Amino acid sequence: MDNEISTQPHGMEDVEIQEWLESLDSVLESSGPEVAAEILERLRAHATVNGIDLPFSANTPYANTIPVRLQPLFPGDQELERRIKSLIRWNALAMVVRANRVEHNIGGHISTYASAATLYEVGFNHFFRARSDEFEGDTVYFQGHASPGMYARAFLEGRLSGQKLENFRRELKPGGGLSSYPHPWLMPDFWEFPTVSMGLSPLMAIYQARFNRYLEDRGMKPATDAKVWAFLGDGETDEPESLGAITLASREKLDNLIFVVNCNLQRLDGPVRGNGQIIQELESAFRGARWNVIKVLWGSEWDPIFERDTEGLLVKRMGELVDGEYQKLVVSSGAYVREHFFGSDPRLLQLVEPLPDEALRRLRLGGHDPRKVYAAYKAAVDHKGSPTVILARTIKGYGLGEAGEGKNVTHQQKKLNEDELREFRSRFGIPLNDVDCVEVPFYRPAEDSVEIQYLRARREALGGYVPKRSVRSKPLVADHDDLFKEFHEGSDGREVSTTMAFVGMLRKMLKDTEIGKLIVPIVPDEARTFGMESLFRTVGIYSSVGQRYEPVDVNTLLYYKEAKNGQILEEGITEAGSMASCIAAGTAYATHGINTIPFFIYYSMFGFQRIADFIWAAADMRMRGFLLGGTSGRTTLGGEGLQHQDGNSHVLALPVPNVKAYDPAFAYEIAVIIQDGIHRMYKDGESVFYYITVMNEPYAMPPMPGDVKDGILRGMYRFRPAANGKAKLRAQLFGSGAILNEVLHAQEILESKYGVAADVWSVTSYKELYNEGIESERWNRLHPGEKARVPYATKCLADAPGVLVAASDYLKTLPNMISKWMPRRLASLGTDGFGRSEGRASLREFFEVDSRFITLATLHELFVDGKIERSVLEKAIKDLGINADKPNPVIS
Ligand SMILES: Cc1ncc(C[n+]2csc(CCOP(=O)(O)OP(=O)(O)O)c2C)c(N)n1
Ligand SMILES: [Mg+2]
Repeated sequence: MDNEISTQPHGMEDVEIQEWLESLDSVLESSGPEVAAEILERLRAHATVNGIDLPFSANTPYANTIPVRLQPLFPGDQELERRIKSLIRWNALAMVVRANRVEHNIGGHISTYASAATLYEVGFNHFFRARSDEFEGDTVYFQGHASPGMYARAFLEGRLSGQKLENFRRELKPGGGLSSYPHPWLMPDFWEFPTVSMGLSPLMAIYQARFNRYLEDRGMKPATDAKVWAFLGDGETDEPESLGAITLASREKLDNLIFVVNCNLQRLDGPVRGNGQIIQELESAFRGARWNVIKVLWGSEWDPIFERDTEGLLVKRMGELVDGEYQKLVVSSGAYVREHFFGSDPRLLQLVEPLPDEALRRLRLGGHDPRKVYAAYKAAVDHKGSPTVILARTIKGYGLGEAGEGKNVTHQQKKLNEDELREFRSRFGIPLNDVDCVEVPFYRPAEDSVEIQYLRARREALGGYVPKRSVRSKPLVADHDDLFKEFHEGSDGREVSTTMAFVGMLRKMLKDTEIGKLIVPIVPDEARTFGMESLFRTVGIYSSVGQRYEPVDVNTLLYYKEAKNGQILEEGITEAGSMASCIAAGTAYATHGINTIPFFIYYSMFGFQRIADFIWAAADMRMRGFLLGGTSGRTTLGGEGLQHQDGNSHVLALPVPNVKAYDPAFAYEIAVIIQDGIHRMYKDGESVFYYITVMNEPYAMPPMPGDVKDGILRGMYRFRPAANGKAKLRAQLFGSGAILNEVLHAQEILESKYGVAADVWSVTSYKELYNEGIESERWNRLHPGEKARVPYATKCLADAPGVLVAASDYLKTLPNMISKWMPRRLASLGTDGFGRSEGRASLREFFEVDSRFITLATLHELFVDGKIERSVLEKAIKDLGINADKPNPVIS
């Protein structure tokens, strides 16, 4: 193993080694650990210069990081805390067992909390500070599968009723229940952070800690010593997101961040690293990333044994075992431990000779020893200059005995038989008799019991209860009409893209007296792509250390300006990290009581497609703000090809219930949507957020044609009616985003060449139209006796004659979704298929969404209706230059 420490180098006398060790001890004693470390560092450098090849190892021995002599006194009443913890253990278990008795297979987890109880209880009793008007409070990400423990504690605290616990995982029962995992959407007064999709919370916690610093550096909140705690599973660390941003945390010196990894060495199916050591692996990863790593491996019972082991044999032996073997020891007898662990060396056997087998079995692990856990937490909160990770060894299913302690099946254990329940009851001293206990009742001591009094007193001392979510920000007051009005005017013939128009709005918003400071522009290394580089200079890029270098372009107007009070979060190439920043900014209205308004702009293909699960978590968290899908549209982004061209994101935005998705074509549409969005989210407090696609195709922005605001927001409005409303051949054409221009062009061709008078509609949001349509349908189904509601799309088209044709730069399924509310058959054109590296015109031909194909689709619909001859259609195909035998873009 790479952490192996040799106590017997070749040819070296024990006495020589002993001398070196004694010298170090004496330095340690006389001059302290800093000097000792300095000497070792110098020795290492000296050795390297003299050609000694020292292998790199980021590992320390398989031992507790904090030596006994540096362990602080435990400040609490350990016995009382143990009793409280036991009651929480019981109620957490009871919740799961009871729920599964009522409804088979309702699920739930016992063994995760069983292993983590001490890790949480030390936090609750001594560290986690609540949010209050005076102090922002600590931020805690609870491991999702441990939620029964959090509920059980809130029950003892008197915050959750027995009825609620009874309905764990049965949220729809009368009186309500408790959600399986932390979901702010479902329990908005309790949970703050959804953590159960593993890997998301570690990354979100890092960016949360960084955002807290950003708010401080920008003078938006006072600097405090508040911490961000994230509790993770050791199996969870295999998710790439878990460790994906750890270098950011150390680079930014986030000493306000503490990870606690519950190293029970198991995940769902079996050991995390049966053939290795997950703790050592994580230690080297985190130390390599320059985190402060604290290993909490062994409980206090081991301390005297270590003390007797002057030769370091025990640590060496501990470093030799792989996790699969450690897991085996957990489920084995004391005699087995003696033979297989200590039996490898007679000197080791001698160390534990005085201990009976039973004592060997009960040698506790560090993560189950409150004194060791307290010492680690204390060291973590006192540590300066880097984030801390605590690697705490525990046993999965601790206390479950035969029902699953340390066994591979333990993660799925939800039912205990009568004997197992009695055993658990006895082991943790729950005051229930043999008969009562098999009913698994919830148990709460009387209000005036010492347990409840202590628990309450501890929480009072720490400012109140955790977790608890509340919205503390005040609504905005201004109407912002002046801010957005200029964008209703159009660009006077000047060609601009919607991206440029948006950036213009952003620039103006940044200057606004009410919202200017609150705007948080976020970019993952794409600001130049979107023409946002002018903002670098005006509002600066946030950097916690300011700018330590003279930028290469300092002599230019738009130089790369980093500043401590910079407003832009330039995240580098990480959509996941940028989204995590967006989440922190978009939930600050609750976390900090500050209405920060994130505008996260990115390559649209790398949003819903790449980081959908973070967006789902943002939705759960009631995030507010704006996601801007830049360079969007499968045929509007020329050149980039298959990977970049996005015709998907509006479809992928459909399942997220509270995201409002818009595909606007013109500047005034964007202005209307953003103004309305800011009002809905930050004045009216709605739990929605926005997805707006913006494009890079330049064209003249028209002025707003009358008051169409309502239509823009509801999803469609008539943009340009037909010139000759009396014509015999009529059509209604629907276009979105940049494709609206193709539709407008088709309108002209149809009129001038084929005598077809078409109205053109801008469809800003198929999602809005669809949601309103299904809502009307549902209402009608449930209220047959009342006047039927007519969907908005149906109403729009009530007096609109002719055939119906829709074209968008996204999948055809978008227009098809609303076709049933249209008065007649709808022909849909869209961009299903893989993109190509090509120019816009060729792409639109390839995907059959250009003005010629829209013209053809319209003529074809008229032909199907018997309004024009086949020959007209055939001639049109020729005249329009359409190759009828071209490959089908959907599958080519
Ligand atoms: C992204 C994701 N994949 C899979 C799961 C299903 N799952 C839930 S718990 C679990 C095992 C957790 O192991 P670990 O992280 O070690 O936590 P422990 O329960 O051991 O503390 C798995 C695979 C999930 N919740 N999220
Ligand atoms: Mg685990």
